Amino acid sequence: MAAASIESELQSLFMKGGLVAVVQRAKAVLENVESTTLNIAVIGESGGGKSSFVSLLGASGIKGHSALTAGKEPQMEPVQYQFSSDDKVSIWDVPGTQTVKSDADAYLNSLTFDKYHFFIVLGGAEFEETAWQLTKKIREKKKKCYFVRNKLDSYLESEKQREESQYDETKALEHLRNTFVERSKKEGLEPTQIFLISSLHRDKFDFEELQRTLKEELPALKKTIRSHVLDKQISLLTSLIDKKKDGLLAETWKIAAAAASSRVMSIPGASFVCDIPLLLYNISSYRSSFGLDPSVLVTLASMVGEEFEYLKAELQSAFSQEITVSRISQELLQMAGEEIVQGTILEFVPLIGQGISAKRAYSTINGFLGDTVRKLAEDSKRIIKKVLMLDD
Ligand SMILES: Nc1nc2c(ncn2[C@@H]2O[C@H](COP(=O)(O)OP(=O)(O)O)[C@@H](O)[C@H]2O)c(=O)[nH]1
Ligand SMILES: [Mg+2]
Repeated sequence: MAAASIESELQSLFMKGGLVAVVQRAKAVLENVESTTLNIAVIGESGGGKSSFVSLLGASGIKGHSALTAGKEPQMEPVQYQFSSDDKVSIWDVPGTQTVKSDADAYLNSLTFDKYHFFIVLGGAEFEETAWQLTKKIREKKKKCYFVRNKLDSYLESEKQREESQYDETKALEHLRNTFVERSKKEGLEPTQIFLISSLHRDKFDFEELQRTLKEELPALKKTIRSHVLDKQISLLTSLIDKKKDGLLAETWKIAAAAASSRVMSIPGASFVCDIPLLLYNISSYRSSFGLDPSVLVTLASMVGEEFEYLKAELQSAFSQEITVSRISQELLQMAGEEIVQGTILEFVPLIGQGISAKRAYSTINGFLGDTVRKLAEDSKRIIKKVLMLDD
């Protein structure tokens, strides 16, 4: 679903069912992650050996189709294979590109990048530079990948011809590996894993180690997916709260003006009077808007099998738990005190008498309401995180 439509769907869910409804939705999304397929893309330049590699993996672990696309370029669409040790893992033979040398970004953008959770960047000798560029770009995009240098057989063959009687396979391999480790350090790509393979030889070089490593890392990769989904859900709900907050902040001045002008109660110690019941009414409504009413918190806690107490530490606003006239007076007094300290003498002088009191009342109340809205919004965000992060 497009980002905009998810946001509007969430907005209306929030309007109808409040915080409970949107948190419930986020929890359902997280529960679905368990059944999400992990998508691994094999990418690189055409001819590097992607299809051969996928086929080699297939022979030892992929069910379904065989990799019929080896040697057949241009391949137009990604082809999906299943990893036999885990049917929730797919390996994708992704079409290669001829142009990636000039633009690794364009190639990655042409893929549905977000769909893939993990990348195997593959290149033979002639495409090695491309593989490095892609590895860099993927790491910049904060995804994990392996760097796989394919066609080791032909590399060693050419070394053999070059070095003739001096040739030593072990040394040649060690040299190549060191070169790659150095390169990866220089590019700041550590800890990217580097594997040297030949798609023609399953039992040679690093192919078996690659397979083993991949299997071992699958659980961690799945965990990463879950934490990405969690981050995404938290950020969706956080921005929902921020929108609510902005809407309320844009209106505080009206309430401040009304409260300052009706002047029904004086606050002991403050030099102004204001309509505290009006403030009490509005703060209660702010608290409800942010889903912080006790009944809502009880429901949210019970969604994760906990009591209300479990969420209490997240409530840091003065009004999350108690909205009373005396509490409001206290907070206002504190605000007014700060205002006087911060206010300049120049501002004071022309506003003698009534003027001082009215202006100060308005700006103090407005500042106070803004502060209250911001703090309640933060409490709401902390509650959301606490409830969603429970089993993380
Ligand atoms: N010598 C050698 N040739 C390979 C190796 N892997 C693939 N090839 C060959 O390279 C060509 C391109 O391979 P292919 O798998 O189609 O690459 P793709 O375009 O990346 O999918 C084919 O002719 C393969 O037989 C390898 O490890 N060694
Ligand atoms: Mg191919």
